[in-house]
Amino acid sequence: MESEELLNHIAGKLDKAAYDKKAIDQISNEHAVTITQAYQIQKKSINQRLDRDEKMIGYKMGFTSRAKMEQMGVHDIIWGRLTDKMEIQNNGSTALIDYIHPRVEPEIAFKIKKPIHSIINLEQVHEYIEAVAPALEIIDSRYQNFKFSLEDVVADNCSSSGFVIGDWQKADFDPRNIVIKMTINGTISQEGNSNAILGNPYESITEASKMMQKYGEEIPAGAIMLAGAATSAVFLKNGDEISTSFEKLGTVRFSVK
Ligand code: OOG
Ligand code: MG
Repeated sequence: MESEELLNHIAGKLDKAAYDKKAIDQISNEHAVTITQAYQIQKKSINQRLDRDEKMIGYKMGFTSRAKMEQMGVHDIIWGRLTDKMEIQNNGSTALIDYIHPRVEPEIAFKIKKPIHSIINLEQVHEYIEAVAPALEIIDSRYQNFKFSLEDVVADNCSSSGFVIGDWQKADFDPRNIVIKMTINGTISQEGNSNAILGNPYESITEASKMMQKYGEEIPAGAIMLAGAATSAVFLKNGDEISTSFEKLGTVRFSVK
């Protein structure tokens, strides 16, 4: 297969796996794709959702904490795309049947104030942030057994499948040193601190600015950015009630039916 044709073929397979909720073999078992090609596959695959009338509403960063890198065995920062259909309302619910093998993890969400189209540094980040909110991400690798290489996970939109955003707050405070407690059915399941995200969650935005520049993407005003989980992710079960409190930011919740 010609390379462009191959990328389209893989993008179609990943989109179908997500649509049908059926895991597929890791693409790296069959094809050697580069990281640049993996981002091209990601874009092509998400474009198929946009063709079905989903709207792009933001981006997610991944592997910005040691806890996540170690849990999944991938040690490079990655980014993926968020569409409107992936959003679950705060205090709402989601159905297990809509996933393959979903996991949940705590996230911090930022709303972008003005377009990011060049590399920005830590001192500049606050100028680009309109609001901040507590959040949760549902990740659901389209690969069997949630096993993947760096290129596999990037092509698969970094496992992103759903997200919940709590109440937006003015971003006029220091995002460091926020204690995070994720409770499942009343029992604390994961505890972490926002410092686990690159030492400062704002660094997730500086990293995003570098990566978007590299891959020719611009982050528009109004985009939602997930900074990456501060703790390991946890498998969801039917009937789970997930509640996560973030010091200074508040609580975000959803349930699984
Ligand atoms: C990949 C996604 C990583 C994060 O917050 O670090 C991620 C995965 O763990 O399957 O979303
Ligand atoms: Mg995440």
